Amino acid sequence: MGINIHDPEPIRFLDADGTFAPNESAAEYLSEIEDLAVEEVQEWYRSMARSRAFDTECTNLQRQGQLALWAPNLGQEGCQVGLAYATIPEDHLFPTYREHAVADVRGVPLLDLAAQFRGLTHGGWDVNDPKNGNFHLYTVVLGAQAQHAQGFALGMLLDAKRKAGNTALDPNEPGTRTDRGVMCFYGDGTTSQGEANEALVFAQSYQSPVVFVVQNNQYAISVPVARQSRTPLYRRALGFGIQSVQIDGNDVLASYAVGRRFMRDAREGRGPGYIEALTYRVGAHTTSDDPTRYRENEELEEWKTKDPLRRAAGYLRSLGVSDEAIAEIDAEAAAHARVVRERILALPASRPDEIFDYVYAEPHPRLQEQQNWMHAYEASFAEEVAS
Ligand SMILES: Cc1ncc(C[n+]2csc(CCOP(=O)(O)OP(=O)(O)O)c2C)c(N)n1
Ligand SMILES: [Mg+2]
Repeated sequence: MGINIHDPEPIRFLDADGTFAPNESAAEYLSEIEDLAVEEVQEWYRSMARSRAFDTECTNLQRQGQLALWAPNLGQEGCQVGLAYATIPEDHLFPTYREHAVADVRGVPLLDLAAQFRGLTHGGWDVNDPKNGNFHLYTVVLGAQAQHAQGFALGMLLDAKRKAGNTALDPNEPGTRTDRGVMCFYGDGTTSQGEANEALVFAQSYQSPVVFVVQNNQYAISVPVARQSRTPLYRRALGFGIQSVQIDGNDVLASYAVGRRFMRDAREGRGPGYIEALTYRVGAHTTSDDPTRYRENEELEEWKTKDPLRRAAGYLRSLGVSDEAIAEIDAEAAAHARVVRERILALPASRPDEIFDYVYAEPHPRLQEQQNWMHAYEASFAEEVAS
C-alpha cells in the first residue's frame, strides 16, 4: 500500500521544446536565475555538447577495443552540467563513476578520465592539483563517497568553527558559515545502500555543509527504481529532517537554480540538502550491459523526447542565439572529441608493475618479494622467445 502524501510537481523551468515556462514548484527559485546572461547559458550548452560528443566517442572506443570499459552519461547532461555550474571553485565534489560532464566543467581533463577507463591509471587524477577543481576520484563502491563527502563537509565545518574560536561541535547550535561546501553525487540504486543513509544521519546531526544529489536515471543496472522504493526518493531525506526536493533533471536551468540555492544554504550554515534529479540513462549501464534485455523501446523513445540538449538549444534560440551559432558549438564539440580520441590512442602503455607503487607510502618487504616474483615471471617469457 502506498503512503498518501501530496508530492509537489518536480521543479521545472523549461518545457519539452525549451520554452521558458516555470511551473508552480519553480516559483521560489526564480530569483536564482535573475541575473543570468545568455553567454552563461551558451557555456552550459557548450559543456553539454562536449560531454555528449566525448561520451559517444568513448563508447565507440570501447567497442573498438581501445577502452576496457565505459559508463555512458548520455541523457544525464542536463543535471550534471546545471549542478556543476551551481558550485563555486572552493566547493568540493564527490562523484560516482558517471559524472563525466561534472568533471569536465570542474576542469578535469577528459583525457585523464578516458585513461582510467583504458586501464592506464589507478586513481585517475590528482585531487590536490588545483587544475582538477576539487573534483574527487571516481568511486565504484556504491555509496562510499557519501560518507567521504559527509566527512569532508564535517571537516569544513570544524575548520570554520575553530577559526571562529569555537571548538565545540554541538548539533543544536545554530549554523556556522563555512563559505565552501560539498556536493555529493550518487544514483537511485545507491539510495538503498547503508552508507548513503548513514551519511544522511551524520549530515543532519551536525548540519554539515553538504548537498546530496541523487541522479535518478530510473535504473540500477537492470533493476528499475520502482522495485527499490515505493516512495519518491526525495522523501527519504525528508524523513531524516533534511531539506529535499525533486527536480526535472533534464532541465539544465532548474538544475542550476536549485543547485545554487541549496549550495548557498549549505555554505551559509543553513544545513545540508538533498536533490533528486529525475533523468534517464539513455545508453547502457556500462558497455558490458545490454539494456534491451530489461527495458522497452517505447520507454527509451519517450525519454528521448525530453532530451536535455534539445531543450537547452530551444531555450538558447528563444534568447536570440542563432541556429548557426548552436551548430558551431556542436561542431566544436565533435572536433574536440576527435582530438581526445587521437590523444587516447597515443597514450603510452603503463608499466605492469606500477600496481606495487601505490600500495604503501614506503617500501614493504612482502610487496618487494611479490614484485621480484613478477619480474622473474615476465623474464621467463623472454627466455622462451629467445630459445
Ligand atoms: C557496494 C556495491 N555493490 C554493488 C555494486 C555493483 N554495481 C555497480 S553499479 C550498480 C548499480 C548502481 O545503480 P545507481 O546507484 O542507480 O547508479 P547508476 O549506475 O544508475 O548511475 C551496481 C549494483 C557496486 N559497485 N558496489
Ligand atoms: Mg541509476
